[in-house]
Amino acid sequence: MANEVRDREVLRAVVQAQVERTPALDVHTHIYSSAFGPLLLRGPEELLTYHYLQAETNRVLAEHSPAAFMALPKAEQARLVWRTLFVERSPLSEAGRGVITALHRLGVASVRDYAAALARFAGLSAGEHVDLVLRAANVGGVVMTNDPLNPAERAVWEQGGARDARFRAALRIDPILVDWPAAAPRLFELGYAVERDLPEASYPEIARFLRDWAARMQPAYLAASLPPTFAMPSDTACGRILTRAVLPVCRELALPFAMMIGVKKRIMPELGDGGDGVGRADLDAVEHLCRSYPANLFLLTVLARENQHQAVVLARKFKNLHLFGCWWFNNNPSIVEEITRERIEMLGTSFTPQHSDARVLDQLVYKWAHARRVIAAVLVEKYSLLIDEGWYPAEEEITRDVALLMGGEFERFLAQH
Ligand code: HDL
Ligand code: ZN
Repeated sequence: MANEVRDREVLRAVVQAQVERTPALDVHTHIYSSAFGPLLLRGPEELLTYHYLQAETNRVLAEHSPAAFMALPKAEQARLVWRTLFVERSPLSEAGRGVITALHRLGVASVRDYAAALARFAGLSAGEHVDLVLRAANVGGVVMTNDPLNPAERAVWEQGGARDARFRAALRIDPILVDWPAAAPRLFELGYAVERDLPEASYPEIARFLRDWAARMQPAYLAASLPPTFAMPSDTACGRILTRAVLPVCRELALPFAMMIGVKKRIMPELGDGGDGVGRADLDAVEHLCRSYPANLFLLTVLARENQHQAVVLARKFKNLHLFGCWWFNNNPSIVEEITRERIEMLGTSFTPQHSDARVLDQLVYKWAHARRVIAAVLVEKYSLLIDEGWYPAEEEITRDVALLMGGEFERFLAQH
């Protein structure tokens, strides 16, 4: 083939350049377009008060209890995080190093100077900041996490604000599946004739809620984070709502259902979002769903490292299952490398290696810079092994493969319906 790559140094350069220059589709984030106003978190104070860094600071903080630390005003809390993790200690953790990567790549002259970091972003409008970060991160589009039961967010959707095509929605339905007794009255208040004890008539009303919000949001997928105890088949409220309302609506609207499995909510409640833990899940539930609902498309990311290998085996068996990202506690280079390697070894390019899970706009820069480094390294290794055996990748083949991994395969999977 033309442009065959035979030399390992050339291979490394071609792969690294291609991974860097290929825009990423970020299939799961918690950031918002500027139309959502204060819901879009951005800038150094938000970077420093990320719940990962709150938890890491809490571990070594002498002068405050967890509750007192978490109750501090944001600016004061951010300064304490900076002092604790960036001055008294070195930012060697992934979340700490991520702040430095983001500040450096976003143009802060001295990444040791917090005041300079604050000054760099002062006066930047949300729209300017979004453009700056998407360009610096080379992210072409993101999928948000959208909760119609969040009053602040619902108001923006109901006002019908301008849509930013770079920000696609995801209809997030955790409360409906994992806390129906609390969700039922909230749906009822919104005009859906549902009841806590789930009589037959409630399922069409839950379906109507999902259809109404899917029509408004035009989501890429429906999603829920699920506990390690998630089990299917199941006659629980979760099992019944999933099979009798959620999956039928997903089939009807040709939308995948994204399962994010393994979170143990609030094992350390004082830390808020930083207080969630991880538990090994029973992925037989995923096997049951993929086999029993072949007309549904499923997206999956799992939180326990111990679940990753079985998830890859399941993806190899079921073409209606697509794995995405190295989620949360897995989003550390040592584990991203392990997971990406085992996915390529069993799935080739039919998966999505990473999502950022960014909660703060600027995090896109570091989460993608750090991920691209690992993805490129694993690809170089795998192509090199082919070169050893006389199979020489063409540059256009490397371009094609990288485009698949950076979002192309995800789009192909979604278009299957
Ligand atoms: O449920 C989720 O989508 C998780 O990603 C949580 O938001 C979690 O708090 C998180 O931000 N992980 O990175
Ligand atoms: Zn998330």
